[in-house]
Amino acid sequence: MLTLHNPLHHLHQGRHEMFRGHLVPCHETAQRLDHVLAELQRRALGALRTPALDDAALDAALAQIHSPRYLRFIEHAWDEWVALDPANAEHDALPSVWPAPGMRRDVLPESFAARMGLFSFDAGTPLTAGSWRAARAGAACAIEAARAVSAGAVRGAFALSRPPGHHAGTDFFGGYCFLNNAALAAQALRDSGRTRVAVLDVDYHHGNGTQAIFYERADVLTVSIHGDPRTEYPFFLGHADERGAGAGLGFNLNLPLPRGTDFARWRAALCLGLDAIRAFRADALVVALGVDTFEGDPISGFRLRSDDYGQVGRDIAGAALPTAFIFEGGYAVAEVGINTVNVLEAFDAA
Ligand code: Q9C
Ligand code: ZN
Repeated sequence: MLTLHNPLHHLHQGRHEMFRGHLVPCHETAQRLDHVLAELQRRALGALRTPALDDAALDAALAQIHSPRYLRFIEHAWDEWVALDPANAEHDALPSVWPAPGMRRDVLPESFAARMGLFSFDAGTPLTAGSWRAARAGAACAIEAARAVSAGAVRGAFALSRPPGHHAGTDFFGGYCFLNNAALAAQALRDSGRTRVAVLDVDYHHGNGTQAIFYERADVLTVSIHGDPRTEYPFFLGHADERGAGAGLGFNLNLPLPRGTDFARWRAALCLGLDAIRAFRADALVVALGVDTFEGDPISGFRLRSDDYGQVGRDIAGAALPTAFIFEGGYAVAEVGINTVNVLEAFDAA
């Protein structure tokens, strides 16, 4: 396993997210990633590399997935926030107003608060001084992981990056995500000559951003196993009847499961997802690897145990595809390293 990592992820340090009318400490911390890195090194799971992608190549890749006006906004948002009031530097920016259906999205507002809402879908994703640089560095990890497996240098590569990505869409942030790393990896695989790319999202939460980005495309199959959106975040997407649209009809598969789901039932869904990937005759795989399916996760509701993650890695290896793993959620800080590396180590050993 080749791991792509950039310590610049530390530049994204959210302080608070909105929860039940209060600002509470962020679940998505730099410490999470440090635990995964320590566990990777403890088990000596292959080489660690910092991406060498230059800024122009990265900008070109970002523009394939995200809209120009969204990228321009995120790049300059922190400076605008501090320009409103120098005291803003002491706390993060969060949106608090959004355009409802029927309201205008085509006119770019001058107001910073209005643009924060236009380009987001929740108040749980603080934008901080270093969010843009950290997210860019993370995106580069995902793209290089994809390129490495496509070139055949390694069978599996792991983008150990944060902030996570699978909730971010073409022109919105949310769910702790700004740039959609899994989508960037899938597109990088297409650009390197792979013709049918599958994205398997095993994070507890539905990968709404990734689904939306590829919803009308037949060259990228998106599969997500997640908490049922009737009760679980992100609530407004992720139902089983969402199957793709236009040319993409039949190329999206959602496998929602109820809160409390244990590993036996979760693994049955994984096998259905892998069957779909086989039927699609994918020639490359992106795994959006969130381990917030863990029984001890503080914000999620499935019941996977640490040992179960080895089986997840073996099942994924059974697809026998060049595989780019992209780090997503997982908030039980003490176990996030063990659970993540259990997947990767078992994949490598299979
Ligand atoms: N109090 C990812 O796992 N907030 N994002 C849930 C918890 C949003 C999760 C509310 C959870 C987003 C990448
Ligand atoms: Zn998640």
